[in-house]
Amino acid sequence: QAVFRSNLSHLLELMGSGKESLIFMKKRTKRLTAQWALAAQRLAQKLGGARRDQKQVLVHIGFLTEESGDVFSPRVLKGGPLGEMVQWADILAALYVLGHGLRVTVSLKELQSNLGAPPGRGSCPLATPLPFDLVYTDYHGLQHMKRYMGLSFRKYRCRIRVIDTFGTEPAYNHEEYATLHGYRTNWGYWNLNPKQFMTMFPHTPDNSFMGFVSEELNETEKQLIKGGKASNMAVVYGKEASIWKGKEKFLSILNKYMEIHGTVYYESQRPPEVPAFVKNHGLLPQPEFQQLLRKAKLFIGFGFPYEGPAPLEAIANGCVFLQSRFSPPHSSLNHEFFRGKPTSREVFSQHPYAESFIGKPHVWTVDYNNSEELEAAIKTIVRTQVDPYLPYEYTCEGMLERVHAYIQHQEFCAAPGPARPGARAPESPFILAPNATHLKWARNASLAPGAWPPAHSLRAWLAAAGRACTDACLDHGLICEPSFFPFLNSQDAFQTLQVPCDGTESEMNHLYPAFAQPGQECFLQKEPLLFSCAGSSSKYRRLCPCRDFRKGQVALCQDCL
Ligand code: U2F
Repeated sequence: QAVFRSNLSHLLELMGSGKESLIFMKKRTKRLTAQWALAAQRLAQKLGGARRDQKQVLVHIGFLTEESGDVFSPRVLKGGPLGEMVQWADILAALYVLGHGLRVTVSLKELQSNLGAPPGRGSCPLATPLPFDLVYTDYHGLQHMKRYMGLSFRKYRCRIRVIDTFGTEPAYNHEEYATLHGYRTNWGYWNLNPKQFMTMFPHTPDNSFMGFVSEELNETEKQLIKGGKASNMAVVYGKEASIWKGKEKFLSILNKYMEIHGTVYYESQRPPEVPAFVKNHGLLPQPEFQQLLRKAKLFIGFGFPYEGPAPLEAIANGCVFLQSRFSPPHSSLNHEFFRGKPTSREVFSQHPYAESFIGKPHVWTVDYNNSEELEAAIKTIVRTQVDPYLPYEYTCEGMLERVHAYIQHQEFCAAPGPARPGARAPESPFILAPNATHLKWARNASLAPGAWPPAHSLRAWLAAAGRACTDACLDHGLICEPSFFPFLNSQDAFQTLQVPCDGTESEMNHLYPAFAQPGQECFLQKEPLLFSCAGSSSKYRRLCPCRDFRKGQVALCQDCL
């Protein structure tokens, strides 16, 4: 039985010491202790004493190991990325506060000693049982584990969770398919269940959304902050000078209305990219950065970094976030930063989560090449007052709730469930909506006992041609749920939808199940690992499994707790 913890001092010991990255993470954890403790209390109340199993958990942070180059630690104080450190600190805190047994490793030596006997002469890797129920790691760590676990890696890989900032789509994860169809990258092809990859934002529901937290304000703090805002103060997002290049015109417009601040790292001299009229504070320690955001009215994205934590922190501290629309969208097909990442997701602005999950009045996404649109936006923002806002899923309680649900319910080691592709769907499982494009799982969860999310939250839709399931579900205020695909992967499902299939084929294709209009042909999915919410083609109308979700917690369905 797991018991909530509110004292994090033992966790700070477990995190080790020495590296700047670890120092940054520990400071963060220490600072957030009171928020975690309060969140634990609230979640405990919400769960009403329900039994929670205690798991033995190994956290192996691969990118911080010397063996993988550890390029991040030396840049912590020099404007390098901190988003990953923010997330790992919060994952550790969540696991610890939930009461699980925890080990943390940031070197191969530590990893090896925690995994038991290494493979090699005189040892039998198959016989070495893995002493952990769950292992949280990253792509670097996966390589390390494969190397040290030898043959037992295959057996135990279902216990691994991969923290993967930008996500891995199923087409890139399936080795054979990726190789045959041009989805091969430096990272993918591990043949894991795509839900084992856990992302920083809810990018594609094919992966699990792990997230991180931002500090939450109480009502008194919110009022204080609202009263203390300097109405003409803007802070530019980004710690590196390079992001200011080519922004002269933008800055001269902004400078007419606001006092511009930056937190750009510099060594001895002011970076030449940052104009003299900007007040540059240099890279600030995290608490001081928060204080700056509390005074500012506007936080401005210059297009990079993509999808980081800072805009959420700014919005949580009562700033408006202004960012540019990307047209055409950035992706691994056209942008250096995303090239080689195992996803084809198109990014329509610097922070798509802020744009679509938060939006106005907190987030303004405008075309920066259109000076009039930009100037009008700035003028309106200066005049409007916004309240601090933090989506529930980015509060400590929201993160604890989500990680708790994953740990108690996600199961990737069991044999595949009853509804394998090609299996006949149970009789009359659907209710048809009048327009025959929407079907609903009508029976109770006993059809798939123990399934999580419970099968009764399934709502199926036949998407328009060219539409991905991710978007088709969102169009209906729902979220795509890949674990429901097997329920739809049958001739019966098409029949119930009154789709006029002239023929039915079963093939490996990440867009299936789908209906191809030209030949009136229906296609079923042959390979369960390829069920994918992401992906579209104008040739197909995809059959999409959607589900509801809890307000402010998109990872969990209404009955998922
Ligand atoms: C993202 O990484 P970044 O580190 O560039 O993300 P940011 O949004 O800038 O924020 C990371 C943290 O840096 C803190 C701030 C955030 O929590 O409080 N900070 C600070 O301590 N001092 C300052 O002066 C300014 C900010 C993303 F998270 C990564 O996953 C990506 O790899 C990277 C590139 O897209 O962007």
